[in-house]
Amino acid sequence: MSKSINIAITGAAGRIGYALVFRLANGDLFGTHDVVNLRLLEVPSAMKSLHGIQMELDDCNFTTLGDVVITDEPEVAFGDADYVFMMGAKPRLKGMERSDLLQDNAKIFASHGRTLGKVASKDVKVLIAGNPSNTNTLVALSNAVELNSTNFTGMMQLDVNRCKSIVSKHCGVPHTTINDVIIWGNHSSTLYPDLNHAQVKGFPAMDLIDDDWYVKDYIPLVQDRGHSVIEWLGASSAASAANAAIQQMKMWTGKGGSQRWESMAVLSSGQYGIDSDLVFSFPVRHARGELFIVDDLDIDEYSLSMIKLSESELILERDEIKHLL
Ligand code: NAX
Repeated sequence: MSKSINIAITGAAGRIGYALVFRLANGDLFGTHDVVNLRLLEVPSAMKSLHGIQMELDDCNFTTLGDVVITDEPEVAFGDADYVFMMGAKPRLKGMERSDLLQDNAKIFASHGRTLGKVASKDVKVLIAGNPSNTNTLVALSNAVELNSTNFTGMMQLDVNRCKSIVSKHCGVPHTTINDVIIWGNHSSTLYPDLNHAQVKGFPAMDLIDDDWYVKDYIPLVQDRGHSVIEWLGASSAASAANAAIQQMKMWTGKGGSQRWESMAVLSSGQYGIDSDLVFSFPVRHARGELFIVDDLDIDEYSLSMIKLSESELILERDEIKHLL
């Protein structure tokens, strides 16, 4: 029997939101059997655009789309939500300090977290991309006191995909032959894209990759990929971010991905010596409807120093918004 699934998207009239809603309506996450109801949340000033998006959704005549609600009230958007994509965040404006952005966005995620806890389904899966996404995830899950921390993940799949595409081009192999890459840490330029446990065509990736290229080219390429896209496109990644959001949710729901691990930002409980109560990107496996951190890998000294750099950045971010936790 087909199911009816409620999906809420915050910042739905934003660039990622626009790329995401049509793919969800088309069944790209749950297939063609189930029906999705979309709850699109925006700030009051963006409601006009959201109305236009609703008209476009109507004009697509998707067979997998149920009802569409557009709203500026989080209680309406999150009511009985089964899945939530949190893309809604303020952009960094000219002259704005990074810490001001951190504060402003953390307030949004604290408030959305509180509402989610009160009105969403208790099994809701909440994927957070609005930046700074790790710390926003920490804020949201800390304020959603009625939910478990395992209801929340921060998006890292775009970084995983960037890493695979760079290795694929460098080694001249299809990206589908690259497995078990790990993104550690923060979704920022301190992330560490670790290939020490990865395989390319079943062989250890590091046997095919020169150490010099790894340190001097590959790591900065992955860390700066978002900025490079902005330089060329004149705007930040949107289609690839929407695609990554669907892939991460698919893996989380067990409807895709593989038996191998992917990376997601989840609440640390001290794995690999990472401070607990940070939302940190770890390798995770999906089993029996749950995510498990892969917690038994050997980490070399260089990798550990890179991981610790990202941890330090997240601790600083957490210190700045600790009044909201
Ligand atoms: P846009 O600025 O195009 O869209 C953001 C939307 O959020 C706007 O329409 C705005 O009105 C809405 N919004 C703001 N406050 C809101 C609130 N309180 N409730 C509901 N909606 C609200 O940004 P876009 O390019 O769509 O990116 C969205 C977020 O994703 C940004 O924070 C961006 O930095 C972040 N990203 C995160 C990535 C990740 O991998 N974690 C990668 C892509 C992206 O850069």
